[in-house]
Amino acid sequence: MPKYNDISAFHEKLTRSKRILAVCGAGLSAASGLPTFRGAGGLWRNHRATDLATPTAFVKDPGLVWLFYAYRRHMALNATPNAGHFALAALARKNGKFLCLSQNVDNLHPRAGHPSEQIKLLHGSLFDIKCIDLNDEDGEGCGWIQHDNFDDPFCPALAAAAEDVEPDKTLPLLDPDHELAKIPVSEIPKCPQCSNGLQRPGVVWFDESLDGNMLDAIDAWIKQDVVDIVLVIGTSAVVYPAAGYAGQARSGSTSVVTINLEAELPQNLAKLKKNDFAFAGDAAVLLPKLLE
Ligand code: BV8
Repeated sequence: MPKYNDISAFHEKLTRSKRILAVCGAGLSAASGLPTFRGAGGLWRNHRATDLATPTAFVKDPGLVWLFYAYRRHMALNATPNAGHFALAALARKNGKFLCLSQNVDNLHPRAGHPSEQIKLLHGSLFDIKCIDLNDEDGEGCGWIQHDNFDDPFCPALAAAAEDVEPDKTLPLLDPDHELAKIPVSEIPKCPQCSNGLQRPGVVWFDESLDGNMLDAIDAWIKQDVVDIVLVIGTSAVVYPAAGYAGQARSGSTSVVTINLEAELPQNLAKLKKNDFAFAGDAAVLLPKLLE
């Protein structure tokens, strides 16, 4: 059995492979300067990012959740795709049987030229805006959605999220000791279609369902034929359904290939199966080498 981190053995597998699935997470965008969720970057003003990514948090304080998302929109707009994004886009152009699933909402895959029919943005996009009805307990709005909204700041009330700051200073927005003025709901833009709901980030929050048609299309792709390689890139693999796809796609001949800073820690190596690979390091450095 080749060593789990033998790049030439992986290249040999890659040349013999047709159907490739990738599952990407925040670690892929780390090299582009965007914070991950569960590492050091996981805190925003002492709020856990995952606590703000819920409908409950939004209904409780739409202004606070919008500040968090407006800040991430600003960061993502000022970031650029890294060599990892470009390597995945190049693989898609070379191999029509490669499907990329990404949990990232930063729009860096499309900006790297990844063919749109070969990527599924599982958790939506920071740059989609949709309607939410605060009075409707499941928060479903009227169905209005706007794609490719790159307004920065998103609205005047969120100007604090669009400020740039000298490198050695902390943005007041990020300083937990800096009291944030509460943003009144009246200053959050209303839905232009129903004029009743509010505009919200078009991302999938916890306890919200992912797009059903997208999930069906992914299941159908996996069921279509054997998957030769599953690339699991820069993800802590704790969020479902994203975390379930590697197992769902695995068959006897499949190689699951983990690309993660922590991929070669003993507790992770212990999970490897016969044909698997594990490469510890920065996805932006490893992916061009692995996929060349
Ligand atoms: C749903 C919003 C139906 C957008 C996010 C089955 C079992 C258990 C629980 C569930 C289950 N099915 C459903 C659930 C509930 C829940 C869930 O999974 N809970 C878990 C956490 C317990 N799932 C849901 O609610 C999903 N909805 O299934 O609907 C339903 C509904 C109700 C109840 C049941 C079912 C909705 C999930 C979507 C949630 N929204 N974000 C946003 O704000 O971005 S998830 C959030 O976490 C982000 O999207 C993020 O992408 C995602 C995963 O995080 P990662 O990307 O993995 O990032 P993380 O920081 O964790 O890890 C980074 C990794 O990179 C680390 O491993 C690090 O080592 C590595 N790394 C760092 N730097 C680098 C690197 N690697 C390489 N190079 C580097 N440079």
